[in-house]
Amino acid sequence: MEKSALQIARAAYQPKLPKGLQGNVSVKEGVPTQSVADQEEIKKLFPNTYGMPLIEFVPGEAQSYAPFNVGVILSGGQAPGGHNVICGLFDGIKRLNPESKLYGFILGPGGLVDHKYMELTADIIDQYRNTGGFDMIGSGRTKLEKEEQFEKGLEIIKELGIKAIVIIGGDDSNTNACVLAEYYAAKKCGVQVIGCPKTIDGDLKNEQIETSFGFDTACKTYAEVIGNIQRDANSARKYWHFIKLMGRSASHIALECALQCQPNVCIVSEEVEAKNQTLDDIVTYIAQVVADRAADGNNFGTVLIPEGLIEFIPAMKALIAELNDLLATPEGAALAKDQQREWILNKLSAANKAVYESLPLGVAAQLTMERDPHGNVQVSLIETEKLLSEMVANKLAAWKKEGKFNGKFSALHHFFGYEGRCAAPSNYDADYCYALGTSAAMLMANGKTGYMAIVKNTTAPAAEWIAGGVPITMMMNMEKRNGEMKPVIKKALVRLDGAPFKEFASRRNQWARETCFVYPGPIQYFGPTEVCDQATKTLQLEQAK
Ligand code: FBP
Repeated sequence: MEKSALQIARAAYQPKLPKGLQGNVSVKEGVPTQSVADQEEIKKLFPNTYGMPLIEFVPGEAQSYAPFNVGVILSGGQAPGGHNVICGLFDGIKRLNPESKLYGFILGPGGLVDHKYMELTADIIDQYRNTGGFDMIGSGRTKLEKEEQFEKGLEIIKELGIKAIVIIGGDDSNTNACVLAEYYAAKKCGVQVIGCPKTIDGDLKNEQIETSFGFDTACKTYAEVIGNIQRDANSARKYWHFIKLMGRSASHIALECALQCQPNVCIVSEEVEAKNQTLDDIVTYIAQVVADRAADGNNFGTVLIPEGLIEFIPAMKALIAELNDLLATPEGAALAKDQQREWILNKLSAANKAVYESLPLGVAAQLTMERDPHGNVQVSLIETEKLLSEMVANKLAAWKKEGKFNGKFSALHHFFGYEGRCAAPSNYDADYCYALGTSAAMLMANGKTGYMAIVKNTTAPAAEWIAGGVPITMMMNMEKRNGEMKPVIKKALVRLDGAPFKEFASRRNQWARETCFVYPGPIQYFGPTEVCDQATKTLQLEQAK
């Protein structure tokens, strides 16, 4: 593999570790834990992995460990830093016993079920240190939830003499990791399962998990490009840029980019839902900002749109729910694409039909595209940025006739998602992920199962970070999924009473009218710590003392 000069220099970067993981490690256990809600039900479903204590790693005495084999799986969407989790894991188990082996299952959880794997040796690992992407072993979205899958997995686990599996994934994958841990514990198979918090969306976070890895790098990558666009907009002064940002559900990415770049508009889906706003309310708000700036002679600006928005607009949510039901019927599932629209219009309830008919044809068709394996609408494929700008253009045209708008409106569209998911990890993510991987190794070495590796206090210098583990059951509650109550890790949406949103809300009116753009520039890997090692604004605001 040929490498650029930066890649070569970056490969030599040694991630910083918290003090508790630097030398000999010992385990400090807290008191027994409870799930965040529905304690009785969760306890009944997880009799072997419920109530375990929180764990912290602290400097300790030298200990000897027998060699142990570990399997690792990357699950779901790519996130910068995944390779460093694997590198931390590899270095961690080799440090405890050089005879230990690491196996990577290929292309996600499906690799475990289909027995597709490779041994990860030092020369493979060394090629991927501090690199973005998941290409070392690939990722996939197969759901690991059926007993027959667990049993198929067990066959290869036994064959390879694997003592523990590490699943690197988001909330759903870690929920499944916990179910797998409980299954193997109940069957006394002697197989441990450990999770790691991944997703650029930033929605796997709570009292114990400060942030999911990849969020930092992805946001900084998008913020760089948004900043470049803003500088272009402010130079040419003739375009409004509508920028959709990834985040399947939560608006953390859009909010973080807004805090970094100070755009004219940033829509936050959670606020739209809380205020019961309609599509027209959102369009009117954006059109008003455009009109106000036009009155000052500024016919340009930026609008950030979270990709999950469509499902947070109550009327759209109701429409999508009915479409899901219709398309899941045998008749609906068998329809040819060109017959879909007419059939849907005949079946929809009056209220949803009106919403469906009001949408541009392209967007309406995008709402009926194939669902992902978890049954989710693939919001990354819906062009919300075009939908909004088209509707804003129509509104402004009407206002022009009424004499309420005298400016020009010319829109350009962007979608930033895939561009950031495999970026080379920032120092924050490189360090955080390496520490997560090392923690996972220590959890396994100490016989733990049903835990997620965690690292806290990450706005402090890395040596002061606190590494440990949290029982996955502690983060669970019962939620309705596909019509059934299921134990799941609570997804963290943007909190309207949280410090990041409050900061944004207190400044957005000024950003809307004036040109307050910030141009963050590219991620820096080498240089002063205040340039290279800062956590996201979200984390800094959340942890401000
Ligand atoms: P994960 O939750 O699995 O990390 O993935 C999140 C995400 O990056 C979303 O932001 C986006 O909507 C989705 O993946 C896109 O999925 P795909 O990679 O399957 O197109």
